[in-house]
Amino acid sequence: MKERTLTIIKPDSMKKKCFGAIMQRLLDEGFEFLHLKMLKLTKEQAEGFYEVHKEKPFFSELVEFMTSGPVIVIALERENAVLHLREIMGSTDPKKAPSSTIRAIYGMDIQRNAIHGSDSKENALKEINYFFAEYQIMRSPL
Ligand code: 3AN
Repeated sequence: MKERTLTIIKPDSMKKKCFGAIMQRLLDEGFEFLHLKMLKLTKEQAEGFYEVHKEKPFFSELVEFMTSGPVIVIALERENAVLHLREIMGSTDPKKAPSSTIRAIYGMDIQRNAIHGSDSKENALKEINYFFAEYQIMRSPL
């Protein structure tokens, strides 16, 4: 069954101009794009998105990083989308990620790690709703 997930192409990938290569990789992996937008997150948007991490020592740095430049947010659809994106994304620390993964190729360190990927089906739907209204989602995605 097709499933949805959310990715954010983070400010480090935007700055390095590798967002196009990352989007191509997602297409090559069979993800369909339901909706995408480029925006600069506000402090409130970034804090709200990462609310589960608000007690973590890296929270304020994370918010600062995520608001440091534009990002591209994409609602994706595919069979087994959540797990597949986590697999091709690689672990949080790019140095520990398998060499073919997006974070190993484009990530710099544990914070500037190229992209976000939802960690469960439930969070994927919450995160998609955080950025997109249902009526905006493509019915016949590319
Ligand atoms: P993932 O994105 O791999 O699911 P999470 O959800 O644990 O990782 O962390 C969310 C984001 O917070 C990461 N993508 C990364 O940018 C940042 N982050 C996680 N751990 C650290 C850390 N120890 N130091 C700095 N930033 C971190």
